[in-house]
Amino acid sequence: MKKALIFGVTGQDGAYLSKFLLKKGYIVHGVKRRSSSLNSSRVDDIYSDPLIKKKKFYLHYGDITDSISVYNLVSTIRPNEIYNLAAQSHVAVSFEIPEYTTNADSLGTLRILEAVKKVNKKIKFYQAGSSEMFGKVVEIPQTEKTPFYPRSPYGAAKVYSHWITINYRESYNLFACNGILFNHESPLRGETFVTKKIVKALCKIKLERQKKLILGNLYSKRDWGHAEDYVEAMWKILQFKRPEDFVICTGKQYSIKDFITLVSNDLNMKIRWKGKGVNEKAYDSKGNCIIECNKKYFRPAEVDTLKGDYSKARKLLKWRPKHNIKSLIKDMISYELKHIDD
Ligand code: NAP
Ligand code: F7E
Repeated sequence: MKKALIFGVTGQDGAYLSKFLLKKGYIVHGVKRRSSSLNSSRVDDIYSDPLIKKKKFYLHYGDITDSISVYNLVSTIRPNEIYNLAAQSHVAVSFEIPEYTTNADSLGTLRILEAVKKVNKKIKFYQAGSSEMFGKVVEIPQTEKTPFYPRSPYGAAKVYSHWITINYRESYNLFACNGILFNHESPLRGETFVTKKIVKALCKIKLERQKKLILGNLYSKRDWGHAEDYVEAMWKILQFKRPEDFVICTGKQYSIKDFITLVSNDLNMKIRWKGKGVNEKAYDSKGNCIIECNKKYFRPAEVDTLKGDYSKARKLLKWRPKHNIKSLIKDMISYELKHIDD
């Protein structure tokens, strides 16, 4: 049985990847941070499943800003594969806490790579890279060869992790790979990311449990996929015959406003837009203002457009997304309506 160690197991991708690997027959060890309130809700169902409890899923305390805990975990668990999904992953927040973001999102990766180098160079390593590294894009669509131009402390920190992963691969012959993943969403997406914020609010507005949604920039464009598809790509990257880096995306892009339209259509809500810039507002069929913009949700520097090209993953990994934007939105809405009282 293969053993996987997942840093960031309590996050969106950590939960999907744990389930995926358990289905593949892996023993999964996950690292969670100590927190004063419970932070394992996304994996509680796995943890309490009687079948899985039979020594297949373990949770350990640890923190990627703490070299001692990182080294101890790698040396005691001695996994076959490590997935580094741990990060301060919110781009807007990275402007507020840039030093912590850099410590976790850059040095965190270095700490794990050093532990792998010392404990066993045969451990395969996956680094959760991001399309945010492309930032102010220099070409469209973005591929593995597109130069980076990060636009946030988060993006810059991920660029360091990308290159240090390649450096350890080339210097010490590690099986260390970067996935350059474009935005991926799901019912388990964190509530402050724009897709989850929109789906949750529009479901509540539809059921008259909320009056208004406040957003930032409606005109940035993203290439949105489903987390379920993207964790499969992470695993495939580590099963490939050589350690390489891969772009994972859908190749389609939509603006935030397009996303709102698709969600409201699915919920059978008619909305009308009026105004411009930060004064742009959306009204329901009764004339109530249900969406407005506020400067506080705009970023000091924005990534205006992202659209990837996954030809390399399609050709070498035989990976392609199974979901499209409509099935992603359906999945998110259906979860939200079921959990409206949570
Ligand atoms: P997420 O939901 O924010 O999860 C991040 C995980 O990292 C959580 O388990 C979090 O723990 C953990 N974490 C944060 N700081 C940590 C620290 N100092 N030590 C240990 N663990 C720490 O993010 P996600 O959407 O699942 O994304 C997974 C990874 O992929 C992240 O590295 C993200 O930057 C990257 N990525 C995401 C996307 C996307 O669209 N989702 C795209 C490209 C790349 P808590 O639960 O305690 O906060
Ligand atoms: O913003 C705009 C915002 O926070 C998307 C992370 O997983 O994907 C994610 O980063 C867009 C931006 O995702 C609001 O300005 C408007 O243009 O959902 P987001 P992100 O910044 O693209 C990448 C690939 C990662 O790697 C990251 O870890 O939406 N936007 N109004 C808003 N964004 C938020 N959060 N909230 C708003 O109210």
